[in-house]
Amino acid sequence: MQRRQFFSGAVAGTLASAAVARSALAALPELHQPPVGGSTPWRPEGTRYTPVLTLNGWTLPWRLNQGVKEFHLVAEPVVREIAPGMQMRLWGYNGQSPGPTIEVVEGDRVRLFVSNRLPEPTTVHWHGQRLPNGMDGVAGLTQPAIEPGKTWVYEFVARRPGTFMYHPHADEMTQMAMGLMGLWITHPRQTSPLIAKVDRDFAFLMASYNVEPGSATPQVNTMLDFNLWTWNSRTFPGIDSLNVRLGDKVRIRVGNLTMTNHPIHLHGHEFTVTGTDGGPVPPTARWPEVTTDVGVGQMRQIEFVADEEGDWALHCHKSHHTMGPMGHNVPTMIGVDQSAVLEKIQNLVPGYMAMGERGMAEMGSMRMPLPENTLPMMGGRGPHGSLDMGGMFTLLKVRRGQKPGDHSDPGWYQPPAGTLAREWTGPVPEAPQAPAQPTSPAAPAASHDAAAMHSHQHPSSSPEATPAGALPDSTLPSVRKPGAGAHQH
Ligand SMILES: [Cu+2]
Repeated sequence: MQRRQFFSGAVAGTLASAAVARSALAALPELHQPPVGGSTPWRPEGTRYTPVLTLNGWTLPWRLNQGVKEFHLVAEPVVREIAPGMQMRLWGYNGQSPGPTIEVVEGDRVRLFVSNRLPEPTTVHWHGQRLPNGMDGVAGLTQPAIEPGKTWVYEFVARRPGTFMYHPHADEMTQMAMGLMGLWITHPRQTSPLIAKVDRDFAFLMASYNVEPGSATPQVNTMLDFNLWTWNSRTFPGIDSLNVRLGDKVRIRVGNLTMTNHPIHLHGHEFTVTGTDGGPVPPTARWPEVTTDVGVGQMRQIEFVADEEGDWALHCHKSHHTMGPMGHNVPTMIGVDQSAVLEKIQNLVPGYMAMGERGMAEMGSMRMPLPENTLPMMGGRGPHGSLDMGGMFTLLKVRRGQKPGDHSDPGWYQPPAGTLAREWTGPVPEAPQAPAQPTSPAAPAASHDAAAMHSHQHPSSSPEATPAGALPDSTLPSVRKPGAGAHQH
């Protein structure tokens, strides 16, 4: 009853949807905004755990009120820089998408005030938590949705240590497509044989957006064909690197709120999956990996010792997910001679460039003019040139000289002499070729055009020169012997 009175006093019932007045929120915990100047872990006084570093994000400070940790989340429209050169209009919490990370200790009693400054009703679901059913945040099922302008409160004990997330459970498709989500970490109260002490603890949430080139608001009705693949609503080269000291025990917590799975791959080290949103994985059920798949709605917690110096790639292994915005219906032009049409098109469209004859990497090096507020497909630069990636890609930087607790970027790795791949200018040993495969007598009709094109492009390689059964032209091993199909039909 007391709490009820507290609320009716704290939040007037007739606030405009645009803004919840500050004076009306006087009894609520202070409204925290993202800190200026990058990501640093938040370590409240007396903490014994290693605080989490949320990549390109922050941890929400709490206020202690008679033993209860009180948080204030505000769901609202935000502008998020996805990477330098692109801003997006998203929905987030407390000024950012994703919202701030909630970081508590097992057994903590938490009280979460949620103010809705969105134009539509919302709720917050505390994904993975043990809590009273009525605190679960499913609109229509466990509570009415929080109307615009209203503040609601959730209260429960963080019973299980682990890696969790929070997200709306009202108009889910729209609100998550707009970036409304956040991380929740519950540290163990006591040392546990299942939960290692680590030197570095990183966390990020994966989200995907479909944004038309030149626009800033995601298409919320897209079901599968997204074009921006983000970690904490950032894409490479805009994602923080994970900067650690040689020998550090490292934990990375990954959550997936996209509509597809993401095989997360780390270079140079093996890791084990030590926990999911269901809790710690028993040691007997752990095995070494260099890639682990994070399914939709799942969280994975991976751990390893960073014992190899260098700049190691950490990325989703779906290669389309390490790309910036691209048209997915672009035909493959590898091996196609576009010179004949190029001149004609250039007469109509000055500056038109024929692309893709030699692959797509030239997209990364050419720096074509782009629509405003659009990222290149591959935007990165490394110490050795263009890094043909965007999207879900960043670096684990392992350095001998990195100070304990220092998360600053040490710059590019300087490899010791003799440890760098290099051009070979000496004599080259013969490269064995794949053994010849017998050619199928009934080739599929699809090879017709390819065979014809092949003979036109290389008129010097006459069909008769290739004896039956011998390896065809090694550049096009799958093309049927020219002559057999192209000229008979
Ligand atoms: Cu992926």
